[in-house]
Amino acid sequence: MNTLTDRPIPARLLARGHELDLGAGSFGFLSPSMDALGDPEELNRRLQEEGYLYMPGFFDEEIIRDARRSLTDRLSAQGLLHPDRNPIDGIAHADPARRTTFKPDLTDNNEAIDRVVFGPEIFGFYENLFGEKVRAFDFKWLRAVGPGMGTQAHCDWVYMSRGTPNLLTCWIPYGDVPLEVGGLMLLERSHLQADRIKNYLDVDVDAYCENRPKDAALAQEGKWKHPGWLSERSDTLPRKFNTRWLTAHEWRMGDFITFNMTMIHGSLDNATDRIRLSSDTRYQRASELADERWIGPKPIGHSTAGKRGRIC
Ligand SMILES: O=C(O)CCC(=O)C(=O)O
Ligand SMILES: [Fe+2]
Repeated sequence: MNTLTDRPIPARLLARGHELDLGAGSFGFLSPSMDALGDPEELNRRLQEEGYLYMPGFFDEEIIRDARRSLTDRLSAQGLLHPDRNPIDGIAHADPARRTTFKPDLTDNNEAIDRVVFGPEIFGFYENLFGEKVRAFDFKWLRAVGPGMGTQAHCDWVYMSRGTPNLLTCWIPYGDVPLEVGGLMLLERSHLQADRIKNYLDVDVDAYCENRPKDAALAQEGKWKHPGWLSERSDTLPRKFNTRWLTAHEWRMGDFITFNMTMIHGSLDNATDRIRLSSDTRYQRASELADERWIGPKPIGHSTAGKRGRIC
């Protein structure tokens, strides 16, 4: 029996503080693809059509639990968890000054995380899907999303467009994430509406306009920044794109979802005191060009070294 689908949906779900329309035309649930695991042709067909593959129960829960423990131990050591609670529960410290969102440092020299995101299971999955040898970006985006926080709507392409467009994001939760803890959501089939957001998809968040003196000056001081969001108002997007936000009834340890670079996505807000832990990592054919910002032992990322001037 699938008890997850029987769970009532909370009366209100927020994204960046704005209430989502939970009507059937604006909100719904992802379709799983575990049934097609051994059928790369079918997986590729679904990926093209739907823009994602949702794989609940793919990983052995134990390796995810070990990775979770590594994260909560480190959060605890940094004083970011509630001091009176068991660290594994990941309850946030009550002090708002200790609220977390993006915590890639938690993955530094972290074997338990590497076991998951660079392990044989996920590499096997992508090699099967791509039909050849695969590489991952070395950089790992780790989210420890605290109470009240959530991620704005965006496409990943604007952060990682200096290599192949045949690049896939893999989002993995390290802990069960019911709707009120604020997991990932995708704007259904938005990858098929990419031409509507062409100007946005042309953005490279690390490329400044060198012909605009103000931008060039900021870049020189290492202060040029582009957040890369498509919108701060996820609540408005179903109507604009005439489609629905899709999420899981409950993300579970062992699940992952993979999706393409032009899929619009974001997260629900975390309405609890539990930190939402997840990673997003990237996979591509080893034979194709990789974005130089995210590979190597110390990826340059969005630092000054990653900035480029361009004529706008
Ligand atoms: O986990 C989140 O809040 C955002 C994740 C994301 O943007 C991604 O997986 O690319
Ligand atoms: Fe993203």
